[in-house]
Amino acid sequence: MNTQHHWQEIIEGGSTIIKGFYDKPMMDKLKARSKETISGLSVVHRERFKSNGTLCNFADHPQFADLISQPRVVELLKAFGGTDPRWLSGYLISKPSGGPPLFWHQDWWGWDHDISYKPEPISLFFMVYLTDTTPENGCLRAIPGSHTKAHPLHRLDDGHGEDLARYENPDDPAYASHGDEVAVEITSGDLLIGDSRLLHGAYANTVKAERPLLISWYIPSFDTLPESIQARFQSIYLRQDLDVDAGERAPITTEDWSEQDYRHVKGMAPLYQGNAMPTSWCRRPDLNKMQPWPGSHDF
Ligand SMILES: O=C(O)CCC(=O)C(=O)O
Repeated sequence: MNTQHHWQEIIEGGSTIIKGFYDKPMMDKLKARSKETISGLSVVHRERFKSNGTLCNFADHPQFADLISQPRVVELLKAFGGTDPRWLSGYLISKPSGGPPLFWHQDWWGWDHDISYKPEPISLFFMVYLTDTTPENGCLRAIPGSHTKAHPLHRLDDGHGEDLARYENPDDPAYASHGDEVAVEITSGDLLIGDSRLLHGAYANTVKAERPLLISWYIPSFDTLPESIQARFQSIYLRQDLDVDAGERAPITTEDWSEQDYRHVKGMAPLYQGNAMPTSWCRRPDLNKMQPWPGSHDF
């Protein structure tokens, strides 16, 4: 694997695909666990997260614990230059047959802090699609370059409101295709890594089968970050005031896990020792601080 090439792709375009990262036995295991998890979900859950498909936090589903600190993942983060890799959270996101598009959004919340406007990613998503994906079954779509450059889609409403997740207004532009989008097709076993700031969404699933995804967010260099960012990472890890958990009281966190499960998180939890206040929660970038979109005059 040419790690430097993958890192460059992340820096320049916002994402990269590492082909065949997971072998078939591992994929089969993950598929079986995901199928069982999905079969236990309520209709209420699927309605609440209709646009996403499902949003099953790993903290509630320790059956995915062994994905978190796999040595190959930690080594990769270090090879990318990570000085202190940590894991933030993970979800099973599964789009059922007939599931609508996922709204445009990015996964970053620290836009009030100047560090968000530097070229290097602060956190990365690791996506493991459990089937091959294409635009027909709801593959990812992304706007390459939007992790650092101001794009018109940044002007949409914050993509984490409940109405967007419920798909209440199918005509909302947050679900619409955009001329700059790129379909990110995956072969099962590939690892898709991206900068959390990248604008992305997913196509509708028009085929008969589910399209499951396991996603985790990692922080390559926790020790170098401003304390207020570290403090915010901790509060997300502990599921405090998290917008996607809205309405849940005292949710389970991985800190509540049994010793057997917690060994997969140990040393990787973004726990912060100091007294700084978490940086303010801000999902909307300041477009004037981003680089301009190539060829664009009207922002
Ligand atoms: O469902 C997908 O394909 C993408 C999920 C996603 O965009 C996210 O969780 O941020």
